[in-house]
Amino acid sequence: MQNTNLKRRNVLKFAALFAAVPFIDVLTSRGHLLAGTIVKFSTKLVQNGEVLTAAHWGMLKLTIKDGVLTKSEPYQKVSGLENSLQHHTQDLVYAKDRVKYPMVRKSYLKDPNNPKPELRGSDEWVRVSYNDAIKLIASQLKKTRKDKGAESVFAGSYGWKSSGNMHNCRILLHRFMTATGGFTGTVGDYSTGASQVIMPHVLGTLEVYEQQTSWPIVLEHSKAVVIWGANPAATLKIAWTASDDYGLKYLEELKNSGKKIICIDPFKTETCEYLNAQWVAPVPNTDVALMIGMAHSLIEAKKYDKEFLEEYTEGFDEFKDYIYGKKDKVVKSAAWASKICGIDEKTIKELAVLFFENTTMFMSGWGMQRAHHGEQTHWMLITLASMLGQIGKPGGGFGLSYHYSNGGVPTAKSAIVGGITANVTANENAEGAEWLQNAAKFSFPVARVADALLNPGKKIQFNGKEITYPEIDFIYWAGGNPLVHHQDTNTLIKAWRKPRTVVVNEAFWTPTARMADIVMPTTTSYERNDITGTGDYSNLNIVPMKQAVKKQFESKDDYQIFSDLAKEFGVHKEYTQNKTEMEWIEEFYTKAYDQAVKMDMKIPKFREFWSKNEPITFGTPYENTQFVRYADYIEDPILDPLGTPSGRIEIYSKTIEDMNYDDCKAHPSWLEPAEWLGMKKKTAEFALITPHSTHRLHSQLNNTSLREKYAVANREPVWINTKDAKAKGIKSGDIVRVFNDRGQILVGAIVSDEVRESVVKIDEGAWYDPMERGKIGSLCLNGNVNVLTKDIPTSKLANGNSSNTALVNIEKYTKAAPELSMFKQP
Ligand SMILES: Nc1nc2c(c(=O)[nH]1)N[C@H]1C(S)=C(S)[C@@H](COP(=O)(O)OP(=O)(O)OC[C@H]3O[C@@H](n4cnc5c(=O)[nH]c(N)nc54)[C@H](O)[C@@H]3O)O[C@H]1N2
Ligand SMILES: Nc1nc2c(c(=O)[nH]1)N[C@H]1C(S)=C(S)[C@@H](COP(=O)(O)OP(=O)(O)OC[C@H]3O[C@@H](n4cnc5c(=O)[nH]c(N)nc54)[C@H](O)[C@@H]3O)O[C@H]1N2
Ligand SMILES: [Mo]
Repeated sequence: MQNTNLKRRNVLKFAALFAAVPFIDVLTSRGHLLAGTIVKFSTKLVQNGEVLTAAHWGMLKLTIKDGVLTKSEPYQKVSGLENSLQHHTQDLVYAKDRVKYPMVRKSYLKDPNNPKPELRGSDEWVRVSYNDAIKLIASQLKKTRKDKGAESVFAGSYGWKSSGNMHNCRILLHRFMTATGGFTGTVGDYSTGASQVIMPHVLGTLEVYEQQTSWPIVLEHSKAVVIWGANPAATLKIAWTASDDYGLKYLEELKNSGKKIICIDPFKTETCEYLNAQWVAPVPNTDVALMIGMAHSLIEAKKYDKEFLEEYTEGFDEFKDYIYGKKDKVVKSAAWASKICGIDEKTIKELAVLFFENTTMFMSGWGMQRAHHGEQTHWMLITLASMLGQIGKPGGGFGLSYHYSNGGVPTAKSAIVGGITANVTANENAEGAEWLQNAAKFSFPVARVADALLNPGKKIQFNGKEITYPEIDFIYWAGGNPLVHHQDTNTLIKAWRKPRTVVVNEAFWTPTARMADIVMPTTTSYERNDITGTGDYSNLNIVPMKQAVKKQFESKDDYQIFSDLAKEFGVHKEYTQNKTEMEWIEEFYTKAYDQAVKMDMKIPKFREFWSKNEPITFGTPYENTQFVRYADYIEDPILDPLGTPSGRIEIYSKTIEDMNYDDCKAHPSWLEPAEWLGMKKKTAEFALITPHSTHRLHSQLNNTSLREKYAVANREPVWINTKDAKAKGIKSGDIVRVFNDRGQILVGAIVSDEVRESVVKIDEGAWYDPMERGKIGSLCLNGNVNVLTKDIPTSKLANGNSSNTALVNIEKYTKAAPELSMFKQP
């Protein structure tokens, strides 16, 4: 039903678009005149009217009055679910904390050779001219490369950015570094650090960034849907490119489908509430035990699919021996699991049987793999799904990306726009060509950044290889907010003060910008032209992102900054290929245009597309609405084997066994986390979970009026269970100090039964705001949860971050709480 609807709607849109668009040939970018009319082409700013753009949170319609951005609305409304992020563009553009001018830290400006890094975060700022800033960065970068080698320049620069295939700040930084002599980068990400390394061993693919069995199939065939450690009502508001909005639409259809829905999460999420689901709340970090208990129950009840396990998986017998404690003499039954995860035995058994007897889709998020031994969670989930025997069948199995970037929204028949790349040929002026090899040698897992800064020369294990940390002396960051996103902020600050130079390109005075030596003011994406696709898996639209307002203050595009820096290195031509912003955008569009022509689809030529202020929406072929993940493999495991050594789902991995790691065994195992509620000598009283906020994208938008929707006592909220709050004398609205031996933060209390007892929830992404500027251990006034999290790798296998593994204490804060110093000029 839904699928045909969706299809028809898109087809209609598609048809309507072309009915309205007469085909005209226009000037190409090279000024080569083709036949036909010349379409007027203008990049002049709209003074009064509406401008179409896109952000991670969807296509946006911006209202401009007398050159001022006054309103931001969703371009389309496809579901009843509200996307709170879509209304605050004007707050970003006109934020009080915009970086207005190039700024240099006083001691650094005085003597870059003796820059007093210990003053990073507390020193005064000095305004300099743009040209002086460019010259300073260039000369210091040259010096570092000359004295310490290319590997001492760290430009991993992990993080988000803004939508747009042209002004992609991190890629632009890498392009610059590549063109001028090299840098040390990183591997992996914070999102799926553990899963993306273990999944290839188990399934032969990354799995976490792959198209899912389509939503229409789920709606038609699944009997039960388990939302396991995910909060799609919040996380589907965004996409890496730009949201196509249909993820939320399908969530709405799931709600209306009347299916059995179960949410397994220590927090009763907004998704759980919205879907009216059964809430099952395990102790944080114990899902693997819970799943093993279910596995045991299934074997005992003889309700598991032996044929499936034999035909499609490898090593179930070894895993079964582990369940029955052949070596450790511990039978891992539901009773055993119950003691660890806090779910009663009966529920464990009942759920297991329910999953077996009904076509069940496990939709898992990523929060539970962002934990110590996080590799085990999805490995065990897939083992459990294998026992149910429903993988590759309509409506059954598992999906690790339904909650992200519109996963499961059927893939359209679309043409894909190109984008800027880091691949640029360095000319003879560039220093060193062997750096590429070196850089590859020195790249380290992204979440090890503080460890790497603190311990140059240290060797670590990573997925069967050894990595040696380089000695980092220069950091360049463009896009990303490490002083908020990285675990254990106080240790990071120590690490951050090791290099001689830190440069940050930012639009706002974020905690990271405040910890730099040189801050370059950048435009927001609403102050430049760009282009993007939407829906990372659906590829539903191509959107012109038109500049809405003039560049604020002295802000520059990252492209401009890196082009000007490239000039200092004599590689301006290589960097820019002598192309303007609009010429690049036209080139990226033309890639899509050429594909469209090859596929016999007609889309307008560039100038026409650009002048129309409308997205191109592609149609979705019926067969894509019927996509079932792993159907090919299940149909013919010989002809369509998986990319694992055995060609099958590896419940037991010889490859991992050969690595001989104590923290990641050859099959999924329950391994005690370093800090958790069940540990013998607890280091603190409460387990801390740190999910993603429904009203931000990480730290983005924390500096907008959206904050009024969620802040409590003008700080980030903490959810505390009613009983726990009572015991501590805390009421809703109180200011609470949350602390452990790593740090302390102030937050505002929400007392509620939506969080499991002995667990507190604080969303990641609140800007770090130390009461005493630059002081390690200072109280964070705004509630950046990473002040409290633990900076340990998930295991030697993946070295992912463990941001959901931490214990904390709480107390009512009775002193006068100081005002924030963030969200304004420093
Ligand atoms: N405790 C805990 N910590 C976590 C997580 C967790 O679950 N718990 N999640 C982790 C995850 S999954 C992630 S992905 C990270 C996210 O961490 P980040 O990606 O660092 O978070 P953002 O706040 O999105 O940072 C993006 C920054 O880029 C800037 N920016 C935007 N556009 C531009 C541009 O055009 N040019 C420049 N120069 N800058 C721009 C924004 O202003 C913003 O400061 O956090 C991780 N940290
Ligand atoms: N609105 C919004 N959307 C976003 C983002 C954002 O910042 N804001 N960030 C985007 C990015 S970069 C990413 S990587 C994804 C993140 O997507 P996810 O990683 O899936 O999101 P989280 O909120 O970190 O975690 C999902 C759920 O896991 C639960 N959880 C935590 N620990 C455990 C546990 O031990 N067991 C169980 N069963 N559940 C647990 C949390 O309570 C939470 O409800 O979201 C993306 N979408
Ligand atoms: Mo992420």
